[in-house]
Amino acid sequence: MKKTALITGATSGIGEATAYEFAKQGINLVLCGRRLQRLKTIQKALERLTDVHILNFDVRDKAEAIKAIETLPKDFKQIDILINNAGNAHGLDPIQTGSIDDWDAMMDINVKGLLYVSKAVIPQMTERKSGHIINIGSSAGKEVYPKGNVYCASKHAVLAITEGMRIDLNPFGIKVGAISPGLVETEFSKVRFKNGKEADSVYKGFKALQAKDVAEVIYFAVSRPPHVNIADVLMFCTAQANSITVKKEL
Ligand code: NDP
Ligand code: 8X3
Repeated sequence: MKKTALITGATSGIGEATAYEFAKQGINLVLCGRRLQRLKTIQKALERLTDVHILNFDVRDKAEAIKAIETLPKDFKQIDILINNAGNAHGLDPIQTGSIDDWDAMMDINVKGLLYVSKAVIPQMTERKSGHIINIGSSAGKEVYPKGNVYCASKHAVLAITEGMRIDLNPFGIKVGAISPGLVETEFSKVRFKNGKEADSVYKGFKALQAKDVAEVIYFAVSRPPHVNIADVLMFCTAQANSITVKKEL
């Protein structure tokens, strides 16, 4: 039987690429994001490959998130795979001058939003005693880099939550894992720098990971046999060795 995956943050970058990868493999899709027009465009493009339903909500709004998922139409109600991907960095500032609004956005979206969506999906997985949750972490969840403070904290939290989920959901046979990329060339830096000119140089002088590279690893994880759970993947582009070591040819 065809599986259904719910992907948050499907309107761009890693989430959008994962939607394309899953559609190619015939996985039914529930695609989530705030930008409705983009959701509609992606739905139209993928409907020739698979069944697609869109959910337009902000993961910060717990009532909206839970209602959207609880009122899914019958054909999309069973979520076999949850990809908790929605998130961004907001700002790159030392802790002493960082913006509280940026901190709120990162903790509310990257951490609390992931929890709200998970809260809406997990009960049906425990009931069925099956399911697969993949949380998109980051190399920033494994090490802290200068000015990364709160973004790194949010991604450390994502990895801690992933481990906690894996332990608590173990009796139910639910797979839980994290995929943690380094630099991926998406809209991420445009969001981090609020479309400022700093965003233009982030991926210059080296070949960063592309969203599709990450999507392929996510599909690898969800396509393992029932007894195999990919618990944690740290992936970099070849030019990157860790958060601050990147070989650039400028
Ligand atoms: P993008 O900016 O391209 O995509 C972010 C996605 O998250 C968009 O689809 C956006 O949709 C969604 N999103 C953001 N805020 C909200 C919100 N409040 N409610 C609902 N959806 C939201 O970046 P990436 O694809 O790179 O990022 C995806 C994930 O990968 C993030 O968790 C990020 O931290 C992580 N990551 C990124 C890396 C990188 O270098 N790019 C490296 C490691 C991890 P919309 O605006 O339509 O709501
Ligand atoms: C995104 C990668 O290095 O910008 O999580 O934090 S980094």
